[in-house]
Amino acid sequence: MTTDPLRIAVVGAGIMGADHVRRLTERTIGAQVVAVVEPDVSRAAAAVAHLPGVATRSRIEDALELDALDAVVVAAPGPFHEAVLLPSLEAGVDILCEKPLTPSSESALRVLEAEQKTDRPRIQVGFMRRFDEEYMQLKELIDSREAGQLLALHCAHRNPFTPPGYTESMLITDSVVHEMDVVPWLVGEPIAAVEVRKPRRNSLAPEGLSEPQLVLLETESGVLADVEISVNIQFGYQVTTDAVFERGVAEIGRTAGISRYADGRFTRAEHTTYTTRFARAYDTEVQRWVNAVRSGTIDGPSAWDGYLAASVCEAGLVAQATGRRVEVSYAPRPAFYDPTAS
Ligand code: ISE
Repeated sequence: MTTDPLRIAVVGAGIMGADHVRRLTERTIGAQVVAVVEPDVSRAAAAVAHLPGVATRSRIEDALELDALDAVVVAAPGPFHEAVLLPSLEAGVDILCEKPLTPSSESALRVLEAEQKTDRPRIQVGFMRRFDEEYMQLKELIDSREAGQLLALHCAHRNPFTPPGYTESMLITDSVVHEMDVVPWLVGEPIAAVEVRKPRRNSLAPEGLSEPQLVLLETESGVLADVEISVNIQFGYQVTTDAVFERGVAEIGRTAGISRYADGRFTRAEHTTYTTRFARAYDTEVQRWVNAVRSGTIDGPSAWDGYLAASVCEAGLVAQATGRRVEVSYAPRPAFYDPTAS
């Protein structure tokens, strides 16, 4: 492992980008933010306000030209990812790309093709749930078969409200994309089919947004995961999973904070946003990625996993539009992404 800190450009200074800048500068060992790439000048300035010496640029190409970068953290919105990933791959830097890798399987395949021209997998996708302590415990329980075979999962994915511009397709591509990655990871096999049903509409959702929705993910051997996605549920941010086994059930995600007894009531605090709910998972993910890159590898979901999730999203969008059960199809996995390949 090199002893020099990893010199990183963070692309995007919105909620996630600014959060990663803070994480990398305050809590990550062996990392140094050298540039923030953000077309919105005031956002860029706010992200580097207390970081003297950190350059700001509006385009990735300008940051790559600094010739002082080892890695890039991509936290711009998904539709902009491909335009950042392709020149970064060409420049030979390592990349941690926030989910989704790209919004479509077609663009994900273009990214895979570009990555395969490099010497080794250079992209890790920011599916942070795989680094959450309880998700890791649940995976261990599933793999151990201690409770018998896993039969089904009940997943709830709840956001208090939607940001401006959030559309119905984003229920799939921006939100349920997390389950589209974490369910196959937990179960240990790909998703074979998707179905979407729409219950009574929440009248508190912005006009034109029909939610909540129920997304049914079916894995290859028939494990069913039902996902309730609610994005204007008002009370807070909550992600839970109940796993049904042959011998019992397991629950994760009841991560509430302080309990209080007051005024004849018992109350328990709940998160209001993903940056706190998954703060430790993000910290672990980023630290492990930095360590891995300094040793010349990645340590988490690859661009291939990003492509798989993009393919499931695509089937999910058809299921959402038609109400039909839609089978997912995948391209064959290139040997480059073989887990045993060095
Ligand atoms: C957001 O982009 C995230 O990634 C959150 O984890 C998810 O819960 C939310 O629905 C998305 O909009």
